[in-house]
Order: sequence, then C-alpha cells, then structure tokens
Amino acid sequence: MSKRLISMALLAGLAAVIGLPAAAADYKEEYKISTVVPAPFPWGIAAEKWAELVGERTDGRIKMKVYPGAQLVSGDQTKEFTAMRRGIIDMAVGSTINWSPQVKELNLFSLPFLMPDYAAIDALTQGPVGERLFEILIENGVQPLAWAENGFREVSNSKHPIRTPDDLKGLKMRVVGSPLFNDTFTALGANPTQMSWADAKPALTTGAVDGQENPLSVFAIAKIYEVGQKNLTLWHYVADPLIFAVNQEVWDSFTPEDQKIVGQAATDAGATGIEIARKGLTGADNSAIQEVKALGVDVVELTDSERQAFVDATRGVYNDWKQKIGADLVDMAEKSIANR
Ligand code: X2X
Repeated sequence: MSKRLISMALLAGLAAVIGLPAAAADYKEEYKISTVVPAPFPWGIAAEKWAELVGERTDGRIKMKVYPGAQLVSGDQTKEFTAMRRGIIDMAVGSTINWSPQVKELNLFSLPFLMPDYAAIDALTQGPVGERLFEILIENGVQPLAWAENGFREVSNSKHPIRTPDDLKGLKMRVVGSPLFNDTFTALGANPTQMSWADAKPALTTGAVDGQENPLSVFAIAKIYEVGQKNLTLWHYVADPLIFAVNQEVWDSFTPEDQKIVGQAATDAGATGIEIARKGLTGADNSAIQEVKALGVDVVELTDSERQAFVDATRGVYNDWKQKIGADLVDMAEKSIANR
C-alpha cells in the first residue's frame, strides 16, 4: 500500500469511528466559486446562498467561497468556463453569455427576441432544451446542477431615448464577449465594442462608449444611471440565465450523498436567485421600474409594434445564428416557447 493509501485508510477508519463520511477526509479546504458580480446583485446572492446551504447541510465538511468580479480569471469572464473545465476554478455560477464562446449552444439565449417573457425562459431552462444543454455541458467536461437568472437585458445610453432601430444608429455600445452581440448591434446600425464587465463602467464614465445593455437589476445596483446613462429602453431582447456548475474531477471526488446535497443546494439557491432577479419586474409589481424612474432615468417601454421593428431588423442575425447554434436545438426551443 502506498503511504497515501495508508493515510487515507487511517483517516477513513478515524472518520468511521467519529461518525463522518469517509471521503470527507479527502476534500479540499475550500472550493472556489467564480461569479462576475457579487451580492447584493441577485447573481451574487444566489452563489452565496449555494455556499451557505452546502456549508449548513454538510456541517461544514464542504466549504465553498464566492470569488466575484471574475477575479479567478483576472476579470476576463469569457475565460471562466475554460478555467472551470481545467480545474483552475472548482465551481461557478456563470452566465450563459460568458460561457458561450466555448459552448456555442449557449448562444441560444442571446438570439434576439427569442424569448418574449419569463414563461419562455422557464420553458427553455425547465424543459427538454435545458436537459439537452446540460448534456452538452457534461460533454464539454463540467457538471451542471441548476439554473438561476441574470435577467432580461435592457439597453441604455447617454445620448437620447431609443424607440426605433434608427435611434441606435452610430451609438458606441459596450457589449459582452460573444460575437452574436456584435452582429446584433451591427445589424441595428450601432457601433459595438466587446469589453469585460470590469471595463464597462469606466468606459461609460469617460464616454468611451455611449451605451450598454444589462438587466435592470445590474443597471440599478451598479448605479449605471450615475455615469450618464439616463435613457433606458425596456426591449427584453435577450435574457441570460445563470448555470451552477462544478469541475468534473471535483464533482467525482464527492460522495454520492454529498453530490446530492451540493446539487439540491444549487437547485434551492437557484430558485431563490430567480425570485430575487424577477422582483419588481413581474405581474402587477413593477416597483423595480418605478425605482429607476425615481432616480431620474427616462424609461422607454415599447409598444408591440415598436418592438416588432427591432425584431424585424435583427431577423437576419437570428437566422444566421440559428444555423451556428444548431437548427435542431433552436427548433426545439421555438417549439417549447410556443407551447409554454
Ligand atoms: O458583463 C455583463 O454585462 C454581465 C455582468 O451582465 C455578464 O457577466 C453577462
């Protein structure tokens, strides 16, 4: 027997005597969870909740800690998935947008105007499309566990209200790192620049860019309205779900009981995260919109026909990316949404 095996056997014996699951002796001191934004953003809260629930339910045997700001990948959120796959980070609660450079199918959620409402997001994540995407993530070397939500992404700028595609003409827009966003904003006549979240607010502050797109919660909590972004259009053109996932080796090192605990905690934290992400934005409660209006933001809510003009202007991008993502998957998504 090797020294390591002997010491593991001894630890297992000791663990059995004091009533701990044997494999716990082999666990890391700390598991690092990567996110882009921290609490009190709904995204950061969801990740914190995951760590907290796992800590409670394993009596501290599994310690997870949230590292926000994509700091484990030097701020480059588009490298998060690769880092997780390689084990540089153990776990992540990541946006489908940030992982889509590596997992092209995740661009699905960034197809312009695919999802008209929250029921449509749920129809995808909670249906056969979500199952298929989780299979694809496993094929890509990580273990996905549950969904949460960043939210419907709305467009803001410092120049003027956006009501028609024409209003976007010539605006310099900060977009996230999937080429699909470049194509969408180019089709609308804007001038998109890809930039990490870390660089976005400085670029808005100096006027290097005129506008950006992010969920209302991010807009409000990051105080984007303070850096000249007084025009906000609620166009719900895309939404980015968040996925809880674990590096495959880390996942395999957990006992089946602990896998169950970590998975269930992700599901529970995801449900909390989704509830917070939608607060003030659903049903009769539009308090989140009222709050940004009270901060002096000019909020444009599009009529159906105004929205349709944006749908029409981006249809070519949709069709082009439908092929890139996989027409079968997009067909399945369209069907799930139609039947929601
Ligand atoms: O960078 C963004 O815009 C953010 C915070 O929404 C994501 O990470 C996708």
